[in-house]
Amino acid sequence: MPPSLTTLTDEAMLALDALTGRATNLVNPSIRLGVTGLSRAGKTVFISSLVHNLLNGGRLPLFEAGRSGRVSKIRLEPQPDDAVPRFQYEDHIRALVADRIWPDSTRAISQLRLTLEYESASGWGRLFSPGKLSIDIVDYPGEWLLDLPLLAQDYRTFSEKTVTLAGSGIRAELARDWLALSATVDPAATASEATARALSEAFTAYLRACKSDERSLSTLPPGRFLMPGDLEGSPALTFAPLPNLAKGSPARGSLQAMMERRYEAYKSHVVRPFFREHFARLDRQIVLIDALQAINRGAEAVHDLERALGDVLECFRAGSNSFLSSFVTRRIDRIVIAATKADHLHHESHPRLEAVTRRLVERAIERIGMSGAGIEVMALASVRATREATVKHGGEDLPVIVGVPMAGETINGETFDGERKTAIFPGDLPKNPDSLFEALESAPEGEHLLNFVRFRPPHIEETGGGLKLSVPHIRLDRALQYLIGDRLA
Ligand SMILES: Nc1nc2c(ncn2[C@@H]2O[C@H](COP(=O)(O)OP(=O)(O)OP(=O)(O)O)[C@@H](O)[C@H]2O)c(=O)[nH]1
Ligand SMILES: [Mg+2]
Repeated sequence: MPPSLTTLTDEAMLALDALTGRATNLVNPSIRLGVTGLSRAGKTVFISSLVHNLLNGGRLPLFEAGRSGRVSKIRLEPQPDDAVPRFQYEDHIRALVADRIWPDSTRAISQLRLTLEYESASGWGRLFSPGKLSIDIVDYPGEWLLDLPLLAQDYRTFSEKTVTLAGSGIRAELARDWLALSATVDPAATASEATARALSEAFTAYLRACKSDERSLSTLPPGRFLMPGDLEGSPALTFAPLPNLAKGSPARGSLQAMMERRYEAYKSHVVRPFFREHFARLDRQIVLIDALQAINRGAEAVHDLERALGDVLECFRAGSNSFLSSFVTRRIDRIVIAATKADHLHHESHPRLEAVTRRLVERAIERIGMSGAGIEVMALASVRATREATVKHGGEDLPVIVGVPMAGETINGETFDGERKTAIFPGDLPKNPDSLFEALESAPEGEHLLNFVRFRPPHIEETGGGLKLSVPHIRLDRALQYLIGDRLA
């Protein structure tokens, strides 16, 4: 039986939190919006653009309360959790809009509270509704998400899973040094700090190689090995999975016993608090998925993305025997699954991107018991960095996208300088999502299904009065309406 996801104290604290939460919710209604996604999925950009569009009267026609003029005021407010740093909204927006650069990878957790004052749509509602809704949004490094599946794994399971995966496909080559080193140590030998450190360093180097841009693999736990946050150099991170563990519990004082203890400490001091304080308290959730990057890297990257998403979504499973997991899914009643960076494709291809993304999470969604109701899949771009155009080619109209590729990006041997605008034919995704893997696997060595480059953030026009317009996007309003629209009815 897998160890329970939580301890009694966690449960007690959550129950208490729910009670006090319910009480304060009557006075000041709030929604905790989880912006979930693996590393580089687009969480920080999504939050920045969403808030910017709300604060600056962005084009959000599908956000009903906004369009009909029922939202009177939107402002940032001090967040409720004093121990969590504030999301650096102003810095991110300045970088995006003024400098036209993307934010750095997120290194720590942060939070932002946005408060909307609105008028209820119904006369009855107007009588009773306080007309105020706060949205609390949390940003965190995507790597940490991969820790959640560890809560249900003991050290032996974690070791077996990790070692088996490391021996498969392109990972085998990347894992060679770490596995060779592991083969020279005896888990039953007396514990040694130097051995533990050497193993954890070799293991981290392997994870880093998997994450590199050329590989773009996704299943890389434990998350703090790649993004340690405030745990840099801490003994909680000085462990690694071990191959060939003998049956039964390890002898006291052995290397295996030391690794096991540190793994369990990592779970209880790092992962469990993150789960308890963040994930267990969400009301609504948007899961951002960068399917395009994986597709661009080939079949193995896509399989790996599918596996990572499945492992993570599994943590939100309903009806499992763990108190915490049933508690969590009872509260989250709506999830948006969004393929991000859709501005890399012409809008004619968006339905195909949606279909591929749905296919990637389909099995996981069935397993968590949320298939059908409560889940919306869409393709979006938090920041639209391209425009669309058509190019005549051999008597045919080709749909293209136009943008400024980032400095150093290349297509067909051409390297871009970060200033010049270029039209790109992004290529086609298969009509039938089931044939994606076939198409990826049959692509000739070194060739991609799509032409994919990173674009710089767009130049944002000023209006006559010198006012900057809000950040352009694709379907941000549809996501917003699905996530909070009912709470503003
Ligand atoms: N063209 C385009 N690129 C995007 C968009 N959103 C994100 N990106 C790209 O994706 C990168 C990652 O976005 P982030 O928002 O920093 O990703 P994250 O999920 O916060 O990543 P971590 O902090 O590492 O977990 C950015 O640097 C951009 O290059 C989008 O809407 N359009
Ligand atoms: Mg981020």
